[in-house]
Amino acid sequence: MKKALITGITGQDGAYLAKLLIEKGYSVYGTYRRVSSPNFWRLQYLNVLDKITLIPADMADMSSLFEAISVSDPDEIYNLAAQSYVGASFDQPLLTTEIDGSGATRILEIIRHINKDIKFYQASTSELYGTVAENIQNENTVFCPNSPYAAAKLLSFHNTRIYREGYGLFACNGILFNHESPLRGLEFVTRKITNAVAKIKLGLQKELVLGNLDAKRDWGFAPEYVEAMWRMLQQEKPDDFVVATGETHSVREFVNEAFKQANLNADDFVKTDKIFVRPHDVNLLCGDPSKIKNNLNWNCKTTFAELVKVMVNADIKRWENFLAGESFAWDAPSFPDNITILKRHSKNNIK
Ligand code: NAP
Ligand code: G4F
Repeated sequence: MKKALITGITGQDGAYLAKLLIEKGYSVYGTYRRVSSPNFWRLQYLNVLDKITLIPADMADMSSLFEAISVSDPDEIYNLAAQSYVGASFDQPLLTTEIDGSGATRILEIIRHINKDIKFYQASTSELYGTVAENIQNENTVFCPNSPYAAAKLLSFHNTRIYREGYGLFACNGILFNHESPLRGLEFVTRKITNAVAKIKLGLQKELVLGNLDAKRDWGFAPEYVEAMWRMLQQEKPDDFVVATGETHSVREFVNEAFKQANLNADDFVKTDKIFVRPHDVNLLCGDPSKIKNNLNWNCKTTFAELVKVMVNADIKRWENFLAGESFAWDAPSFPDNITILKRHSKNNIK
């Protein structure tokens, strides 16, 4: 039986990947951070918590990563752990660099020293493109990161390539464009929108306040993207791949589609405030998935409208169940109002 270690198994992609690998017959290990309140709701939601082995580890702590890799003795490592919120990287640039930049290098070093046969997947990102050089981005497009998050991910992108070319490791970068699902964190714009639509529909919220509505993203469906990660580690030779739908939509389009799905008119509820605007944003992302389609036979299936619908319906269902008195592993009821933090942030940074 093959063994896989997933860092960041408690996150959106970690939970979906755990489910996929279990279905493929893997023995699945995952790292989690010890916190004062448990954070296993996604693994419970997908009904996989009791089918995996958890190991405490932090990407900033070499000893715990060494321990996690030693005790799990994996065939494959999927490095998904990250401070993954671009907005927060402006508030915590050094921590983000430590986790998202140096973290991957720690794992690569451990692999190099203890078992060079372990295959390594690095969660790289379309944020690397930043101020885009081309309207459609592929594996050859120049990177120009626009956030401390993207700069940190650039470091791990290159070290993954360097350890592959220099030490012969089987190490791949998946340059994944935005991918969403009902398990997306609430601070990301898609889930912030669908959760708000659900609450507005049920009379629990009055308005939705957002930042830059003109930003365009290539949004896909997360369960399909973890399949691409797995395929990258099954090929004969390691390589880097863009994973995307090839379509781009603005935040405004996502908003309109989400309210439409709930038979509401977005103009009646949506406001903008520059407290949600970043010091430096990425305006346009649209990926070209030709290479992964041709080489690994990977295709996205879920359309933009279907993705929005799945997310809106899931949030409506959760809130309906909540109002009916049902309790379930789920993040929204205890999500804090973060407005104070954002106000301070914007006062210091917005031009
Ligand atoms: P996510 O939901 O935010 O999950 C991030 C995971 O990393 C969580 O399990 C989190 O643990 C863990 N983590 C954070 N800091 C850590 C630390 N210091 N040590 C150990 N674990 C830590 O992110 P996601 O959407 O699943 O994304 C997975 C990966 O793909 C990330 O590396 C992200 O940057 C990258 N990526 C995502 C997208 C996307 O659109 N989703 C696109 C491109 C690349 P807690 O649960 O304890 O917080
Ligand atoms: O949903 P977002 O926070 O995602 P972003 O910044 O694109 O990053 C995500 O995708 C990356 C891949 O390209 C990943 F690497 C990264 O880990 C993460 O998963 O913001 C999307 C856009 C931005 O332009 C942002 O400025 O939406 C804009 N936006 C407008 N109003 C907002 C808001 N974003 C958030 N989070 N909250 C708002 O109120």
